[in-house]
Amino acid sequence: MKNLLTLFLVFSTFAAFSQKPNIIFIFSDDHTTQAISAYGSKIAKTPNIDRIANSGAILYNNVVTNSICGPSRATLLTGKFSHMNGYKVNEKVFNIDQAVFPEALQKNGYQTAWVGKMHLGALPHGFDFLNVLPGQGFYYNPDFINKNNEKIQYEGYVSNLITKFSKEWLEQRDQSKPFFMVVGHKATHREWFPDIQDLGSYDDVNFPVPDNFYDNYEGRPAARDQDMTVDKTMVLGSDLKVNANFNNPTFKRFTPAQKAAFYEYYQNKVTKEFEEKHLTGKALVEWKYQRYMRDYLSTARSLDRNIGELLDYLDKTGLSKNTVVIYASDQGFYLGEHGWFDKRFIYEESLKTPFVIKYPGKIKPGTKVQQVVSNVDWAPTVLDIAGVKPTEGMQGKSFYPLLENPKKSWDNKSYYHYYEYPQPHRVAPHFGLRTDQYTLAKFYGPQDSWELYDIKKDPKNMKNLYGDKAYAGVIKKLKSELKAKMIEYKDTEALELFNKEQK
Ligand code: SGN
Ligand code: CA
Repeated sequence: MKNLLTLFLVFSTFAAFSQKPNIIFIFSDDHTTQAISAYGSKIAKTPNIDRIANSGAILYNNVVTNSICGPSRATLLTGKFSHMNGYKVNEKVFNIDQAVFPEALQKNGYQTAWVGKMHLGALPHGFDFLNVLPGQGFYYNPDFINKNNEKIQYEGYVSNLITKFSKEWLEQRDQSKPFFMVVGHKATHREWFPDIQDLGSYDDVNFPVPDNFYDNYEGRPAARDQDMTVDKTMVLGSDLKVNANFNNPTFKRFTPAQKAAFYEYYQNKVTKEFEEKHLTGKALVEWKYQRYMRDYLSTARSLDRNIGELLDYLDKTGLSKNTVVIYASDQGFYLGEHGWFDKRFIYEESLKTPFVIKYPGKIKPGTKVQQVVSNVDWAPTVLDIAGVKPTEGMQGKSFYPLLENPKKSWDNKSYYHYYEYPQPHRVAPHFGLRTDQYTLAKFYGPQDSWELYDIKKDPKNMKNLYGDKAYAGVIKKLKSELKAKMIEYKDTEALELFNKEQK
């Protein structure tokens, strides 16, 4: 009897250890590193994202390959660049006939789910469970689409609903199998609607205007030509809710109580203050900037609380022990740097995206990774964690070895190609290379210009060094590395443009 018991104990211990880890990928929208306290933000408080970072690894140079929503998600699913997975600009329909990594997880015994924002215009294969927002989705009382393509509207705030549905799926899953789940958040996307309990939560803070808020874009014609400034592009009525149209489609969805709370805050407080001040010029722009920051960070606060709720659930149920939790955003965002909001440019704030990960017993708490990796590496990394080989044609590479050993040497070169032009925000298409020291970019189409930045000396990308003779050698080397990447990744369209110019 005693022997039998020992055998049972040995077997069950072995079973627990041989069980593959569960993986939760919390994937937000437009939430940038400057707004995360773990990344050193002095203005934002994100205690729950910090909880993930502190119990595992934080990546300081996780860049994206095309800084915009749908394309970033298509890259996550395929482990391929936009020109290979076909999803180069938003509002396209993702080609569901191509391989996506959750399918490989399913084949290896995983149950898979995606809850929340997806933004691919089609429901990809590879998921046992889907409950996703159509397109951008709504912040309040949003519709969700399930696997049968049925659209159902739910009452509540979007981040709270996403957490609720995620927990409900975890409750009813087959407990004999490991799981992979994407928790896709709409926050912190424009037009930055916080949960009611967070309205005004940063009202006592006076945010310092970034030192390049009044950028004159000298030497950077593409940066000059954009349409994404707080000054000119940000809309008082919709973005900042000054005399908001409470009859528009967004507010039409509100319950009377939600509407009353928004009206009380935005009309009776914010609009009243605005009208009393009679602002013009610099004072007006800076007031807009303060309002932008307050709404963005309050929305991030609602998001962070929901991340905390999910982490608490994992702790309470004991799932934490064998669950990898990743927090990432689809790209970074400008919080007034260069005078902007939005993303798209290869410049640091929108090129980088947050990525923190905890894996109890495997990734040491406090791990800091400086190497350059990108979102094309996410799929192979997740597969690696699950012990599954990368699928055919994947272009990224697992950076899991860096998470266990952040001193490991690395390639540190990431290829970038942005396409969407002119709407919205008029950012000229460009391709380029980001290394651990430089960013080299070529703008084309409506623009025709090269840019070079020494990001170690100039992390804000203010001084274009391309015309500087002292950098001729650096440029030559970077161009040949860029060309090598275009060949390796088969970006023939960019390569053609590049070759034509070099003749
Ligand atoms: C909407 C926003 C844009 C934003 C795109 C893409 N305008 O069009 O500001 O750049 O989405 O964002 S809004 O007035 O409708 O908010 S993305 O995150 O989906 O790529
Ligand atoms: Ca986005």
